[in-house]
Amino acid sequence: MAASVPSPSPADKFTFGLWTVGWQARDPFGDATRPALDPVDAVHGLAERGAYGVTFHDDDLIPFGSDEAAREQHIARFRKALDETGLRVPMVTTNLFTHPVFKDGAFTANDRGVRRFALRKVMRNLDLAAELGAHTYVFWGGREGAESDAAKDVRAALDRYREGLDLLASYVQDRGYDIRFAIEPKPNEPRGDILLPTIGHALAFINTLDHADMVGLNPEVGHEQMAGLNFVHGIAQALWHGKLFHIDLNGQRGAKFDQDLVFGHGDLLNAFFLVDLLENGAGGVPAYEGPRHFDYKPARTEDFTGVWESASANMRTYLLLKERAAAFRADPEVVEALAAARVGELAQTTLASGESYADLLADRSAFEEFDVDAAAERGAGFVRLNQLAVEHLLGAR
Ligand code: GLT
Ligand code: MN
Ligand code: MN
Repeated sequence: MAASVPSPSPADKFTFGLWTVGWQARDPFGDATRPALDPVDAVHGLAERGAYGVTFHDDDLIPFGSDEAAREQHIARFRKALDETGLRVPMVTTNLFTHPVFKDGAFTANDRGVRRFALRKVMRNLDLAAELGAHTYVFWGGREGAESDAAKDVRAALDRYREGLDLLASYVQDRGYDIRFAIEPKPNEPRGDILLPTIGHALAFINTLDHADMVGLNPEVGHEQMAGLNFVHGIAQALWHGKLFHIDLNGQRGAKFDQDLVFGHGDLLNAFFLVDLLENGAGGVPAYEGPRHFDYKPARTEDFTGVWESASANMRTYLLLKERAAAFRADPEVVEALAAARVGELAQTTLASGESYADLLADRSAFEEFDVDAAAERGAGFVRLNQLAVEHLLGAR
């Protein structure tokens, strides 16, 4: 390992889903290229490489259909691995997408029986999440959607989505679990169109929930980028609403299928500004304190050596970007360029405190005497600022 690359440690709060390093690389066109990875081995492998925690879907740990005895055994083995390594379980989620029963969705399936089954599946796994000390429960509704506009009454589907989350939130509160919900938006894949496709759609939906305060977001880099959106802007707005409960870090190259690349292996400059926002976004201190969760898929071309190299690559890239972002912020030339670009000026309110619209109307310097031409002609200096970021990112400064 190059001496200049920082090593991850649990203090960095890096977490991984069991389904990431455990992905067997089955895709719509090809079979698995790797054998199954025992969750116990995943826990040990992640701990050895400096991760803080591991996350899972119910079915990643306990194969669908396991009887009670088998279920207990799977949980016991996993718990033992957690105890041996000190790895934490900050987040848990439900698989409501693999089994064919969920082919038309879970909470929003047209078939009411499927909806009731889905709620029971989540409730059972919420009990396990609480037992393992998780504080976040993710809802990725990959199958909540449609391929045909005739087949889904979207307004009724949103009613049922809300009914499901309201019921589950009451369950968590009644049981006294210290768990918050995080909705993960995605525009499409596996459904042709998925409900709650972006951060913005999900934020508006959350506002309608009975327990809106305990529901936030788990945005994923690639999912917003699949919709052609700027992930940094999305995260900034989620933070602005106080709704960044969790985050899925990975890489994506533009608007195409969900690639789940290693973090930074897609839009690296956007990843740089993302890490800068997370780590320095609250006036030089972190704007987000939760786990830095990697939701990526080790490429189908790789064997287990490549799987573990890619797991480490996520963490190394994050730490390198964190270093580069700190250097960017500390550079006097950047400080001066930020001031020249008036970036800080945007934090000043447009009207002075106590000033009214009547005062604004009376202020001739705001309108009648405002030098429109001078303001229009003035260069903003944004490109210089961006280039300084690029040079820091490239290690040239
Ligand atoms: C699935 C999906 C991810 C979600 C996981 C949580 S499952 O792998 O592609 O984006 O975060 O359900
Ligand atoms: Mn994804
Ligand atoms: Mn994800």
